[in-house]
Amino acid sequence: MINALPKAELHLHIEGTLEPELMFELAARNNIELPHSSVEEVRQAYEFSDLQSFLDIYYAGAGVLQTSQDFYDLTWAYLLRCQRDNVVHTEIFFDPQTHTDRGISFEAVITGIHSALRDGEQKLGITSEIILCFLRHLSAEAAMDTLELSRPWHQWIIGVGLDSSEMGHPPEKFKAVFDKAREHGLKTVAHAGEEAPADYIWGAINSLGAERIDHGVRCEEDSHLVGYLVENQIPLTVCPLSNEKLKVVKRLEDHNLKSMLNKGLLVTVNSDDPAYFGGYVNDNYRAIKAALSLTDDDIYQLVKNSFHASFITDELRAGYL
Ligand code: ES4
Ligand code: ZN
Repeated sequence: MINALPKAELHLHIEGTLEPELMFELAARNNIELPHSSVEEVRQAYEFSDLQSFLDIYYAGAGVLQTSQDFYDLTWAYLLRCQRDNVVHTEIFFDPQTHTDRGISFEAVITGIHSALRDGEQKLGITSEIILCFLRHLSAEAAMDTLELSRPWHQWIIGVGLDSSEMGHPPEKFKAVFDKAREHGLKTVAHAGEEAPADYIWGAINSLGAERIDHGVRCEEDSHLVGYLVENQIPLTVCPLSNEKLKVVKRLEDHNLKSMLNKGLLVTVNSDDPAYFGGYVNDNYRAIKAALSLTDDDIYQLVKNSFHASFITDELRAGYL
């Protein structure tokens, strides 16, 4: 049933779709030494204690991505997985600073990703958008420089987001850059309330004008916030397997997705960094359905929510609902 339903994915870091097999292929192509000798050994290293322990490994893995072709191959492989999972629309994040800080040009990154997405639309019928994420562990000035650097490609970018280490890097730090992004006509989303408390979700809404909250699972700690999110139908892009692997929840059975759904929150299911967390979007639906005994109606609601929460045109949305 889950497989057969056309769905949208709204929380997906393209760098997080780098499977160990492709990592080895790109390392060989680019003459890069990897710290592991086999695909199995890489997978065994994917044991995380929290968000930071994951990010350290994730940024290291991205080092094999060098050329525009590498970014094309990465994105194309993800689109083939979308086809299998019946993902008909995807809004993907990329982290330009992870690459420009290693001397890779913004142009190489964006042209590789964009070309694959264009082919995905033409050959696979999958529609897509690109969201540029700022790394919140870096400075607000670095984010502003990145926004400036991105200007020649704004016709390919629908919005900006905020990711990386959450604790100690509250949304308010990026108010000026998000204000500027909105002046440029970009939409805004932000990771908030993954590891940090509900205050960070208020910050994302009030300081950054976030139209969608990525994760947001800690919103239930503030009943006033829950009321606000329900009333304004602000979407939460939840990633169950990510939350389990990064120990945001102890066990998937403890996840609050069902509770959030029951409160009328606009919850969606997404895969975040599927190559690192052990599953693409359908794996996330299946795992959370089993863990929380979700009904078929719950699954329909989640899939419908994925289109309601997406940035597609009302005309396209009407076709999917
Ligand atoms: C991320 Cl799970 C998660 N949280 C914050 N930043 C990220 N970047 C990639 N995955
Ligand atoms: Zn994320």
